[in-house]
Amino acid sequence: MVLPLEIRTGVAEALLDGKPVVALETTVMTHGLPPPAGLDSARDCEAIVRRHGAVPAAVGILRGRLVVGLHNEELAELAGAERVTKTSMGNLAAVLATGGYGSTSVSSTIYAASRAGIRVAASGGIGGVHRHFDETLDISPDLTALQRTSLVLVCAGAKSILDVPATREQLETRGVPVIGYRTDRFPLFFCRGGRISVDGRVETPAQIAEIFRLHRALGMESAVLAVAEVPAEDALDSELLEAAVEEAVAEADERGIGGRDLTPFILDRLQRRTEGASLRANLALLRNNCAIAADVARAIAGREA
Ligand code: PSU
Ligand code: MN
Repeated sequence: MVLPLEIRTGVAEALLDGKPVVALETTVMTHGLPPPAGLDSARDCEAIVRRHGAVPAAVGILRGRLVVGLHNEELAELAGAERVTKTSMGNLAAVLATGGYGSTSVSSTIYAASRAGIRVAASGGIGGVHRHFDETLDISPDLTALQRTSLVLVCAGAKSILDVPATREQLETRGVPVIGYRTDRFPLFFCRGGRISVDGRVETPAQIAEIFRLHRALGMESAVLAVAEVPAEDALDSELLEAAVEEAVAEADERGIGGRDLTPFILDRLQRRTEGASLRANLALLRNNCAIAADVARAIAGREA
């Protein structure tokens, strides 16, 4: 059976030539950031990846086709489409069958990337174990995908709207090594600091590439999660954020918002409650992660990072 996945020429050629490629998710563009920040940020991320010597490969679903390496116009088409379904691994086939538009979350992005032969992806934060998961059982398929997909994902930890300690535990349960890039704590997405440990700390992209090489040499099939803190100048104060998150979670509860709609709803509420500071932090950490991911991709491709 033919894999229903299209790899755009620029990315396919880079992969054939063994050049560094970084996969980028699009759910953050369509559902995580308000327009026009979403598209601006996606373009910005691509430019940063290029500046750091790698080829960006945004993943998305256009008119029922799963595309790796969306062209500029295609990225704009997806950002501007009327109905875009947030797509994880589970609803990927269903979304393709509608012939419509879909943005890919971390889970479907790393799935598609790895099928295409891409070894590095960047994201803002991963989905994880939601607060009150004991009642809702809401655990992001991102964790399942990380368990099964052999690549390096660079992120700023898990969004603060989640139960972060439980998310960290689940990464351990699923055999996903968590490597702190210039930090020895599991990052708190919008904020710096935190108390949760990582499996190792590294100072260079080459060290991440080496850990990934060893992980694969051991026969491990899971991802390596490289985590980096939000740059200091754009970080949010953790107490302020915590209060805003609690309010947003309570409001979601009251209004019966859950499932795939929960993350976008809470991110939107946070932006309002922090008067844009959470948005600035989100953009800054995305840029930071893209730069690191490109450096790691270069190190993996055997070029000096
Ligand atoms: N990081 C962000 N904003 C986002 C997301 C991550 O800064 O919108 C998206 C990612 O695509 C991630 C998804 O995979 O949220 C997780 O959603 P859920 O909790 O429904 O699995
Ligand atoms: Mn969920």
